[in-house]
Amino acid sequence: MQLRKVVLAMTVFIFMLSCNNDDGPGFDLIPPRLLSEVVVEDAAALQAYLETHFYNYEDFENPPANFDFQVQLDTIAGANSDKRPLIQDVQSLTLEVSSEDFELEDNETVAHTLYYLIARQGQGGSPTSADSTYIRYQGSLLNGNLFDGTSDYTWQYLPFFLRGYSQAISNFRVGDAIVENPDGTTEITNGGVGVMFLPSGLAYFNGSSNGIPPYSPLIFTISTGLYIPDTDYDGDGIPSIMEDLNGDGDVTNDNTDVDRERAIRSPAFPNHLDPDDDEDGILTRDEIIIDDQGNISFPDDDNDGIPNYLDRDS
Ligand SMILES: [Ca+2]
Ligand SMILES: [Ca+2]
Ligand SMILES: [Ca+2]
Ligand SMILES: [Ca+2]
Repeated sequence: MQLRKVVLAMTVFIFMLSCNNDDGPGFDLIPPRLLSEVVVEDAAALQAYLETHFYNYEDFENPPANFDFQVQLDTIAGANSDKRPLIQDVQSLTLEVSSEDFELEDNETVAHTLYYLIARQGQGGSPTSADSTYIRYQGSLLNGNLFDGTSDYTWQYLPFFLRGYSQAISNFRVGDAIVENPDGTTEITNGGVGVMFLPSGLAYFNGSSNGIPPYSPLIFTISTGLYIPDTDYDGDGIPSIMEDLNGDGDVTNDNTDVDRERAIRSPAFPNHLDPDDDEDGILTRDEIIIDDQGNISFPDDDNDGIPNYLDRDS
């Protein structure tokens, strides 16, 4: 799966490709569509898909010998015409999406609903949307075309991936142990297994790459194996999820010192990737206190309500 930053770069690139300057120095731009328009189409497409498809729930209920515990999706038709539609099995999650998330200038904030289905709940802990997680996945379009996938588990720092994807995964639990097989290979036991269905506004929206046309709702079947609790990606002592200052579950849109970073022409690092969150030259790690039990406290020397690590004045 493409990283989010790559996606944005691709979006800009494709936007540039779509510019037509045959008429001289001017550009005929093909403007991106509105989130509020596409979300309605995506919701209808997802609804139709969930009503006309089923997953191999019978295998999960009564696992046959050597069952691989992978979700298989199929159409309700013919010999399968009496199967239970996915719409009866899914859970949903609604997130606000801003046009700024895709660097669009429409000033929209639009609610988007994603669906997920836990075919087997893992027996281990549950990652947050900002934890590194050991995942196996397959990505496909609603027409069944596979565009990406891994045959084995791979580590993913969830904030680098699609917002809908990382949010859905935070509802899954991981496995409970790693066991060694007689042949020396290792295996994760009792991991999570499921599938998610994302509207394009929680995926690539107008971006496209690698077999994914613009405005595509996406399906990911996933297995969740392990995760690193309290992942602290920038190593500043604060778990990434605690750097989600606006509490929307998305750590990519919290950047305390963005103005300062712009002023000094530094790349803008959101707090979860920034070891000095206020750009005052003192590392965040040196502006917080972590006790022997690992509890973090945030001193505020000038009592202005802004903790030192976010305050350039203290
Ligand atoms: Ca946030
Ligand atoms: Ca920053
Ligand atoms: Ca930080
Ligand atoms: Ca400070």
